[in-house]
Parts: sequence; structure tokens; C-alpha cells
Amino acid sequence: MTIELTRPATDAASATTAELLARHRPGYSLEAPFYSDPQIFDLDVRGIFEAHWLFVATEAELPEPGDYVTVELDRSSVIVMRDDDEGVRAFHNVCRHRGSRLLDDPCGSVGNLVCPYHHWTYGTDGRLLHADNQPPTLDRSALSLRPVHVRAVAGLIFICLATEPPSDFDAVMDRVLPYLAPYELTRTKVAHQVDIVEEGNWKLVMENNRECYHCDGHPELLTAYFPLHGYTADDCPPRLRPVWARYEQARADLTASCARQGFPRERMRELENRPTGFMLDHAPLDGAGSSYSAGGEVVCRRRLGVIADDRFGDLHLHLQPNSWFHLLSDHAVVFSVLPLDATHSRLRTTWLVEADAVEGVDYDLASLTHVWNATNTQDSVFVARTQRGVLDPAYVPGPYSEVEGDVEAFVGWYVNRLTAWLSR
Ligand code: 3BY
Ligand code: FES
Repeated sequence: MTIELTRPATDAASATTAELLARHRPGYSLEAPFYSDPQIFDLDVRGIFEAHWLFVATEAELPEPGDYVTVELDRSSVIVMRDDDEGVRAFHNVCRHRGSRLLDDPCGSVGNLVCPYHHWTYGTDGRLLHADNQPPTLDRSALSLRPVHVRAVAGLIFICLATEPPSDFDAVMDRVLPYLAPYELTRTKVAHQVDIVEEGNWKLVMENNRECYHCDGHPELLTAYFPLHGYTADDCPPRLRPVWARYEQARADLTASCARQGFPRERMRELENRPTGFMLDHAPLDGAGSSYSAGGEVVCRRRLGVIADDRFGDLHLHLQPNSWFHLLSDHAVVFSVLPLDATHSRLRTTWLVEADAVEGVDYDLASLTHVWNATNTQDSVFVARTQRGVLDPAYVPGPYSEVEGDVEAFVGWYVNRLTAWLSR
């Protein structure tokens, strides 16, 4: 037996990012600098986060005109706002006078946007309405807040900071929309929202989400979630065969329910080779099959949208680079990751329930949030442990298992997109 005692011959830190990308070994995790180097973090911000569509908020967070959330991404701050015509707008949080930040809070509500410095005042559509002591020749129409590309799709809000956003986004959303529309997320309210500062690079947070190889670390999740992500009937290990049998039955029931309700059913998986990589799978749930709760029972008495069946599994959508979504008959839980620095990320989790659902009557917050709070906490530990490990000089990329295909697809997508951006 040979025991490898030495560090890898090539020092990764001395290679350029382009070289590191070019020598990435498919089927293996990334080299250490991708998880820790501040220069690569800077490239990630510019080449990934400023160049792609990002899921940043839900329409439920902006029920009334003037409601806003601010999105902080490295040096950029973006205001996402409900305008007076009930549309969703996004602007750079930068005054057109001398550049002051306009809004400081993560969310709130305003009549107009008034700069705290010299009180230039903008409408909810971004137009400059008032600026004191200006000559009559001032062209106010040229001094609107600078817009940011924004799309509201079935109640989910995406922004893109690129001058020319990836052009495949609308086509992807057209394909996803028939699956999301029945849940009517525009008619929901925020029951709960939690931010976690993950002690890990944003890619470690995403990679962890993209596999269930570690799912025995999630006992609460496994009361409802079938830990079969990435398995087929052929490679399902013996210990999971009883689970597989339950899964097959639940999947057949779900297919029948979709057919009865006239909803689409096919899985879609185009994670790697397009700018807006995505995966959508309407998966059955274990136990009672309805929701994320101890026995798979519903956790909210009011169903979402036009769903006519409590036992309607989990419509889950994964989007590159920063989000995933679980839509159940009785609630939705949506996740957005934003990078903070090379080794820290913010994970925001938002629980949505039907707009008229009443806490304490239709749902109880502790039950609604139990499974994903527990799962998020467990995942944070996995992410932080991995961050510490990949910072160790002994770390070398390791091979993905057969059930980590979506991690490999995420990493492949990242390598493709950053390579394309660097050679633009
Ligand atoms: O949240 C998710 O979609 C993933 C899929 C596998 C593990 N994790 C629960
Ligand atoms: Fe905003 Fe002067 S910087 S009004």
C-alpha cells in the first residue's frame, strides 16, 4: 500500500484562474483557491453574480406600492420595489445627484424615494420628481434612478446586473412557468424568513444543496424527503430498496394526481450547458406525502393556488447560480444564496403560505418551519466543516460519487461560465 504523504506537486495558488479552470478535472471537486482565494471571489462576483440572473426575493415581500427590499451584492446595492402601478422594479441604490445610498434598511416601505443627503426625490418608478435649487434647464428625465434588469416570474423575483443579461432566461422561465403557475405564489404571504451567515464559500453552500449523499445527516428532512436524489432503480443500494418501493408507489399516485388536475409532470434537467442552468422535478414525498413535517402531513390548512390535492409531493426547482425552491400543496419554501466574502455566504430562507392563512389558526410557525430550520442548521455545519477542510494545505480535490451528478453539473456550469466570462 502506498501512503501519499506529500502535498500536490503543483502549487494551486501560483496558477492563474484561467489555468486553474482549464485544468479542472471533471468528476472531481474544485481546487482549494476556488473556495478561498479573494481574487477568485472577486471574479465570481463579476463573472457569475453580476453576469447571471439571480433569485433575490418573492413578490409576497412587496405586497403594496412602495414596499421594497434591498439586495447587497459585494459593492452593489439594488432596490427591488413595488411601483405605484403594482409592477416590480429594480434600481441601483445610488442617488443620481452625488451618489449617496438612498435606502439603508434591508426592507421597508416608502411613498417616494427621498435621498437622505440633499433630498432629491424619486417616484416608485425611479423618475426624478424633485431636486431643489436647480436651474430650469436641468433635464430631470435624464436623472432617473439607474434601472436594473428585473423579472417577476410566478411570484419569484430575479434581477440581473449585466448590461446584457443571458438571453436564455425568458425561454427557461416559459418552460418552468406551467409548473409553478398552479401554486399562485403571487397570492401568498411571507410566514417566516431567516438569514443564515454560512461559514463557507457560496459554492460550498450550493454544492451541499445539490446532493443527498449526506442526507442521513438530516433526520427531520427524511421523515418526508425520499433520500434517493441521483439514484435509479438499478443503482439503488440494498439499504434503500424499501424506501425505493414506497417511492415508486408515491410517484405513481403523484402522476395520477397531476393527470387529474391537468398539470405537467415531466422532469427537466439542463443544469450545465446553458447560462440559466436549471432542474425541475415534481417529486413525491414520503409518509403522508403532503408536506415537510414530522409525518409528511400538511402544516398549513389552506392550500396554495388551484392545487386540489393535499398529497401533492414537492415541486422542486434548482437554478444556477444561487437558488432552489420547494413548492408543496400547503406552503412553499424558497432559498437564495448571496456571497459575502471568499469564505462566507448568506442563505435566505423564506416560507410562503396562502395570503389569507392566519398564524395560530391555519398554521403554527414552529411546525411550519421545523424541518427546514433543522435541515439548514445541519447543512451549515457540513458547509463550515468543508470550508475548514478545504483551507487545510492537505486538501486535494476528491471524486464525486454516482449520486452527486448535480454537484458535478453545478461545478461544470461554474467552470464553463467563468471560463466564458474570462475569455469574453
Ligand atoms: O433542497 C434540495 O433540493 C436538496 C436536494 C437533495 C438534498 N437537498 C435536500
Ligand atoms: Fe442624493 Fe445629493 S446625493 S440628493
